[in-house]
Amino acid sequence: MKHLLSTTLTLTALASSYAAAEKVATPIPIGIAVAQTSNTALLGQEQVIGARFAEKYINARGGINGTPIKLVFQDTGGDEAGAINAFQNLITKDKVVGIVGPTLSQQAFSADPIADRAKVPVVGPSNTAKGIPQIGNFVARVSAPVSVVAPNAIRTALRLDPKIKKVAVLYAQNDAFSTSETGTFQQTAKDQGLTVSTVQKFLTTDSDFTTQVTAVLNADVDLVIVSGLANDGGNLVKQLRQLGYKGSIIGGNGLNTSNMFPVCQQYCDGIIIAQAYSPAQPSANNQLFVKEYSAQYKKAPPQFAAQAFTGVQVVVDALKVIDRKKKLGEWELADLRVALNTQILVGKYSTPLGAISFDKEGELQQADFYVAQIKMKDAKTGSFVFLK
Ligand code: 1QQ
Repeated sequence: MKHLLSTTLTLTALASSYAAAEKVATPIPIGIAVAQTSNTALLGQEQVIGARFAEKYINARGGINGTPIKLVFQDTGGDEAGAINAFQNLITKDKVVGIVGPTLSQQAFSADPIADRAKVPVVGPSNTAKGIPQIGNFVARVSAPVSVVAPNAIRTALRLDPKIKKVAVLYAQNDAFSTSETGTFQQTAKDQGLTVSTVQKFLTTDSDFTTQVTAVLNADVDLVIVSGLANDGGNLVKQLRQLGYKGSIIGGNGLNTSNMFPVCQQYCDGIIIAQAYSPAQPSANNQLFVKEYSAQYKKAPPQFAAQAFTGVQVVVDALKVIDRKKKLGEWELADLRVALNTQILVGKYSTPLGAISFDKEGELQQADFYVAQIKMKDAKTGSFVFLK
């Protein structure tokens, strides 16, 4: 019995020392957990493109001081369970050094705590709700919060039409980003002296918005502000126009993709959307990014692609600093993850978003923001035109 017990103890000790001695793999694995399926893939698809482009771009320039990176993709789908599953796979099976993801704030509030408890750094590429960096020490984001981005859309709408007085606000009540963004929109509207005549709720799973549109038309407003995701938001805008709404429309970040064009078609025309990225951002790093991206995809990079690229770049730039002090191959994975998180938070980065850094909670510090307006050529093709 005594013998058996000591054997068990030895084996346990061996197992834990084995786990502790786990080294980081080469190429260096970085996790990408975004939506590749479900309606959320309308947003996630551009993130996949941006991340893949970053992998190629970075490895063509020597990776991490000569060591290549390898992105490991895990599809989150559009819900919390999918994001949790993707994070768990990346952490325990794929043994990534850090994670760029998930797509939605709604998913981040469920999945990020898992990475935080496992001491795996997370860089949110598109999580803009209030409270994301505060999820934990291991959570940062390269997506500026709604409080910083969204007010720009209202200011621009008022510049385009100074006669706007009455506003209708609509939001998806089952989505954390949408509820956060509508709070900012409603406050900004009031601060700008506008009257919020009606506030309407919907679900991201809705497809019939007759009730909400009827309320908007009855309120006789000059501006409609929509906080939802791409499919629901696109259908809502389409039905607003089909039922006769003629005024201005602001869409939030969930409508910020040309993948919405097949949903609202020619009715997408004129939607005003604030941007955390512009291809015209003048830094040398952005201009090179835009040149190579445009050469490959025959169009300028959209915001979600640029932010996903930036997320990967931040992880890589931080790893370069660490590697110069002690080669990545000599690190134990668990220690490297902790060191990576520390370095991410103290680093300064020259990215497509311009010069960025983080505060000690992981909140993004970014200088430049923009507003664009959708211009449709016909029911299928359109573009985001940046406004001055
Ligand atoms: C969030 C968002 C989404 C609309 C980005 C895809 O901003 O969930 O925070």
